Amino acid sequence: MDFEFTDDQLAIRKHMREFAEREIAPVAAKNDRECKFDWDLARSMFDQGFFGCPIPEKYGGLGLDYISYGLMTEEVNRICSSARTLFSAQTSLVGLSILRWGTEEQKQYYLPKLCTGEFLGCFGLTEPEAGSDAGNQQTRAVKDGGDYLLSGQKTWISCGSIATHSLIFATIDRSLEHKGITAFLVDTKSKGYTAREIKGKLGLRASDTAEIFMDEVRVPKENMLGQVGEGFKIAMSALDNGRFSVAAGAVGLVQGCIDECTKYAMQRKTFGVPIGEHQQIQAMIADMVADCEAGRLLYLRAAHLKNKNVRNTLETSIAKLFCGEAANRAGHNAVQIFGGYGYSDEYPVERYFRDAKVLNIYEGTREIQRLIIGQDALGIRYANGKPSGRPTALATVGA
Ligand code: COS
Repeated sequence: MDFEFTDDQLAIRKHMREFAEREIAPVAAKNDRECKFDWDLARSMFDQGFFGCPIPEKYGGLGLDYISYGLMTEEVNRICSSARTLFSAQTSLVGLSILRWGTEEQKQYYLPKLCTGEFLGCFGLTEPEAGSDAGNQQTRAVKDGGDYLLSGQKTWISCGSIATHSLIFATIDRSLEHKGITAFLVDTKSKGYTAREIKGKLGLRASDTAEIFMDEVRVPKENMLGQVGEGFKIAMSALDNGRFSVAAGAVGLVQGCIDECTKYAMQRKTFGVPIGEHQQIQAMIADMVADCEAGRLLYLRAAHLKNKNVRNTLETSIAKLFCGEAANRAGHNAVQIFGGYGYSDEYPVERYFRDAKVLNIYEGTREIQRLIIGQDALGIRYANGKPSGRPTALATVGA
């Protein structure tokens, strides 16, 4: 086990931190208040090439490893969860799915444009009747000559109303259950395709979230990702990447709370001393620090497995569950430390508190993560397709 980062990993983290503080921090609160997806900010992120972080250079990416990708994701979310959501949808859910499942032609066509932002992707899995039960897809794909006609509805789709391309999951035959689900890359300008932004969200207010409606949207069969019936596996493998970026992002949110709270606690005085000298404040900050360090190790372990191309559904789920919960604890306590000031948007902790909630809802609720982890522990269904080989307590002490 090596707990050191390489010089390259440290350099990319530093670069991302400086970018986030210089470009994202000055606009994050205003965008949130105005519920505005900030195209200028998105463009400057694209110009830096960040979205191609784990994509190989031959497809226009930076060709970096997953540890670098996690660290970059964390740094974006340390400042703004909405900006990180764009990063997750574009890179983890769409880009990496095309990299894994696409034909050479599809990779060459989509990936360079996704890296530069010429194409903006969204991940169309969730439906009004298929959230946690993702296999229950109602969107239909009907074969029509060499094309497919897609009809149905998606909801809660990040970047749904601004995307140029959607990765849509649809069933060719509902009686086949999850084995009928097939994935398509759909141009959002296609006839019959419309999207409507969802307004009034608790958090992620500077992120676009939408419903998508499809009425016989014609998709050439060349735009199918993977094979007929492979869609469910594609969706699940995409979520192995999406959940990873949510976990790394959640750690960033915890780190953001620590940074804000430690600064504030040494300035704000009560009873004649900075509040940081009170043990109850120290305890809340200590819990955040412990959560942050533990969560970081969990997502880095998943990153290590991804680098080795080893199945990591279980490790990613554990990271996603723990880090999402940690972010909620941190947001809650950060507002508490700021007291009345934490209750207004004068300081960022109020935004962190609201933005934390979605981390144990989207890309698999905390209940779904517990289901994956619990069933694996009980041997009911192995998350990685086989027993994890996790050492038992006795094995650990060499008994
Ligand atoms: N990678 C590759 N394949 C996977 C996989 C993964 N991570 N997870 C499951 N599969 C495969 C299984 O191996 C199985 O394959 P076979 O048909 O060859 O046996 C198939 O997919 C079906 O798996 P399973 O029976 O476990 O599917 P379930 O319908 O019971 O679903 C859960 C399992 C609940 C884990 C899944 O539906 C899920 O993750 N739901 C949450 C969805 C979600 O996160 N939604 C958020 C939307 S994006 S914001």
